[in-house]
Amino acid sequence: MPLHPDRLPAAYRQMHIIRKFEEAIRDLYQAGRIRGSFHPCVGQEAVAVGACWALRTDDYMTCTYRGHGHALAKGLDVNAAMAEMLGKVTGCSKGKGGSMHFTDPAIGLLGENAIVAGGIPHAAGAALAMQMQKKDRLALAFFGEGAVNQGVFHETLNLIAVWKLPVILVCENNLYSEMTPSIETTSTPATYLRAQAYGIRAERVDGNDLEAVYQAVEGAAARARAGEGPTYLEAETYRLWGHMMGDPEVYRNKEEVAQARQREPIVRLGVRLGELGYSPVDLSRLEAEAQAVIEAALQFAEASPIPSPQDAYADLMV
Ligand SMILES: Cc1ncc(C[n+]2csc(CCOP(=O)(O)OP(=O)(O)O)c2C)c(N)n1
Repeated sequence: MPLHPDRLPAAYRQMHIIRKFEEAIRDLYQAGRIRGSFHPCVGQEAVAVGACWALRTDDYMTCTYRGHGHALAKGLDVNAAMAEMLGKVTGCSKGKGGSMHFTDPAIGLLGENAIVAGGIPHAAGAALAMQMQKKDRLALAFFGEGAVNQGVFHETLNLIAVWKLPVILVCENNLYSEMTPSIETTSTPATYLRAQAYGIRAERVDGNDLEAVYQAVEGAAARARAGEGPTYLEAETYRLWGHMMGDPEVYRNKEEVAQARQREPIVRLGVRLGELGYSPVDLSRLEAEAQAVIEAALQFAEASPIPSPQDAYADLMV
């Protein structure tokens, strides 16, 4: 079933929240306020929102270090996300995880993962648990196309196909694995063909088209809940910013990025909303609402304390 057009303004607002979250993090990073690394998802917001809005809150999800958008779209509290970035105790991982370790069991977020392909078997494990407990919950794993050359990708695809697990695999193909064009490292750049080889239903979807992503994941979720097993979706998209802060971006040219900006998902949804009768003023209002959410989150995070040294080892599995 398609996403109801009445929900498109809220989706537009949600995509702006993700974009503005990344912009705020960039500013904090450049001001020396954030330690560690930061991998922005600017340009890939339609995959996050389209996919997560087709899930239930109690469905499981795993994602990568480029996962802020996924986490926010799944329902992570923006204040808790911002506080986590600033290492504050009110953060979703109590300020001890940072950019690459957003986690929130209440919304099924099993965790971002800095290990390429690391979240794929975790999602399969959660799906296996749901199948064994005869629950109709599923697990979705986001990953980049760089993950498809990892051994664990192949081992997991084999098992989820054999066991017909309720898993949705969403490969965000943004053409680059870190700073390497993926066509230089991957024998079959159309990664969904690899999933088909394992007998998994697999297709390509325009990852910059929010409604197309939603519809594809909605269908996959219905099949998974009906016991029909996994689906693999290759969402074609583009990372508009560098791989991480400080990326010199010498591996791609400015014309390519400029062309990709013409296809970027937020502008595209804005055009669609215009066709549906929403005015530029309506769109500006939604964007301003998103900005207010981010500013409130910044204030919340700034006002929160850092974790106490006595809690350094709390919540760890030893
Ligand atoms: C197992 C493993 N090997 C290498 C790395 C270093 N590394 C970090 S990001 C990355 C590229 C991943 O590319 P892709 O999966 O396409 O995701 P994208 O960064 O484009 O979102 C690599 C190789 C890692 N994190 N984990």
